[in-house]
Amino acid sequence: MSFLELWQLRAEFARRLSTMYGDEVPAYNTLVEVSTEVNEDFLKRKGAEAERLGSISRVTAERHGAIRVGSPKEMAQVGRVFAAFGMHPVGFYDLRDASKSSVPVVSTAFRPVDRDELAKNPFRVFTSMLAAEDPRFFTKELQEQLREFISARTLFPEELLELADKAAANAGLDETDGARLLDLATAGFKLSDDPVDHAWYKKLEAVSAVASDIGGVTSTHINHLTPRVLDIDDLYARMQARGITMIDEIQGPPRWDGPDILLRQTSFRALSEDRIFRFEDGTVGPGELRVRFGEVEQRGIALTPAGRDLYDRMVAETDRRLAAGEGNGVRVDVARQVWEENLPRTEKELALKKLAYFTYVVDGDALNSNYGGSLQGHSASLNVLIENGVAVPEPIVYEDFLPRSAAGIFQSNLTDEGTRDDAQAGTDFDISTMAQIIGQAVADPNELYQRQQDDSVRALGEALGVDITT
Ligand code: OOG
Ligand code: NI
Repeated sequence: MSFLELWQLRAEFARRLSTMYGDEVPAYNTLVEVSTEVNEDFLKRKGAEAERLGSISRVTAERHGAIRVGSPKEMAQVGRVFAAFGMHPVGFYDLRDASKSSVPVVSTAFRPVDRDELAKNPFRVFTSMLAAEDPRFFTKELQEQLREFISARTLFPEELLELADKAAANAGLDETDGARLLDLATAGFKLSDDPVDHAWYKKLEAVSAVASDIGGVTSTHINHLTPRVLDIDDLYARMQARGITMIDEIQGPPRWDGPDILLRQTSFRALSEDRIFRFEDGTVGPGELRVRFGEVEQRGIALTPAGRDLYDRMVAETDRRLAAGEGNGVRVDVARQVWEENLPRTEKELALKKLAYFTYVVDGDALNSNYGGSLQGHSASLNVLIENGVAVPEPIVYEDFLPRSAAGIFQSNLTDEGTRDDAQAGTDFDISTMAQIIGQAVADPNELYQRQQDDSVRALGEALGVDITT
């Protein structure tokens, strides 16, 4: 009997969720179809350069999911399930203040952390936990009712959690156990047909549509599943041409002539879905909910903390100019102007200024012409080697999320702003509270990128037989 490694389980898990979500939300299949066309055409247009930020086979299979849970206990359980697929918590996002609408959640992303694991299958899931005890959103009475409702439900059966632990402990499972794990894990994220308690759902929805989606139903489900494209502007135009209304803008960095950084995302609005309700008079019957939508993304280069500071300043400058009525009022046009004024236009300059993360390869011709073929006995600085072309930077792709875009994505799909009482003090959460809740360390994304870059610089030094200073 063959043994399934974590990455094989992860790849199959992503495929199964994709099939299930496509059955639940058929517009998702259209999005995947158009994404595939966009990527194929981009490859035809650009040739080998098209794969600079990821091989076409990786990008075609690449998805991120979004799910939402209701309590620390559920968060810990979902962490055990994802560990069975080699997906670990990375990064902390506090969306409670990132948006003017009511988004009472704190989040992390479960994903593979090693470069070769990402290359085998990069599936990641943005996972949000309801901050059910935050008094800015929930009264004492509602906190109590939420606690009761959520603690009475079971998202994941014990058999799933035990199989998941076994997979994580043994770095995989045999075929029989693997098949059972995949069945149970996929079912854990299926939209339930249990009747939704109408009064309870509406009560929570008045506070926040995110709260009702999480705490108003008896199970969790995929909120969206996002394919990756190599040209998001092309995707946006093609979806519009098919008559699918997209949100007004692409979130994150603008399109411009220089290197793509971080993450650009866009989505189409949540669609009405039929659900069964139990109404106030005791009758059970059909109704509609509008919470799930389709999202697509384009990924760029990961920024160092200095690069991220620059990014945040550019976003703030874009906001300032828009508020001052400068430009034509179109955010992406104003942002493009700000980018052109502030961001280096080449990857080489980004590397020299230490604004983004790269791995390095040797250019043999440059080595011959600059050093007669050998650097041995010298010491060299990385910047000199980048400058004279001996060390060629290759971008490290951003594998994480952006809080402002995430809040924007949540918000663009809410019909109502909900309520938040800012006079109250919020409950404290940070990356270490999140680690305690999940019961696993939560990695700092920058440390992961930095380690990749350091490993590559060390290997470069070994290949050249020198000590490289940075
Ligand atoms: C998660 C929103 C965040 C993204 O791509 O930034 C997200 C959610 O709606 O649950 O998925
Ligand atoms: Ni998303």
